[in-house]
Amino acid sequence: MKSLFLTVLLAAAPAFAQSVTVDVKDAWARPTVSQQSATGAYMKLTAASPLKVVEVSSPAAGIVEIHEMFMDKDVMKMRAVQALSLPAGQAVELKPGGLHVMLMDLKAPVKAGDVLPINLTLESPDGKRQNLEVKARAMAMPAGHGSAHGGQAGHKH
Ligand SMILES: [Cu+2]
Repeated sequence: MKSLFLTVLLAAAPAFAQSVTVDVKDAWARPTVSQQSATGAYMKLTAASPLKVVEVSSPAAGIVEIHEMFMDKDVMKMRAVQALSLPAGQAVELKPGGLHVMLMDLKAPVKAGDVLPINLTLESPDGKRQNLEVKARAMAMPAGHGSAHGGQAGHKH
């Protein structure tokens, strides 16, 4: 009854497949200006269960890191974060002036409207890893500075 055994195994398989349980919102990246070979990407991440972002990569850039900003003698600096914790059910916001995905050694200039794929490697407390692809759309300034609602604000008949 080998074939029956196989059927049962296949039917049971989906229960073991790990799905990515991270909600990604408002992923965007800053377009580059001439001669600039690095840019930042931002997003809101909410994990259903505790996870850590342990690796980031992108086909659009040679080096990708998660950075945090910190003050050093009144000067704002940034440094790489080894692992970014995503507590269960709590939104972690990557935004200008704070945590961000740093894309360096860009393969091409980033223009408004471009979509940058960013791969996040997530690790759960038991050491299991899974991948999550985020698509960050390049735009000059999203929500908060009026441009996201600019279409309405500037709407006149
Ligand atoms: Cu940075």
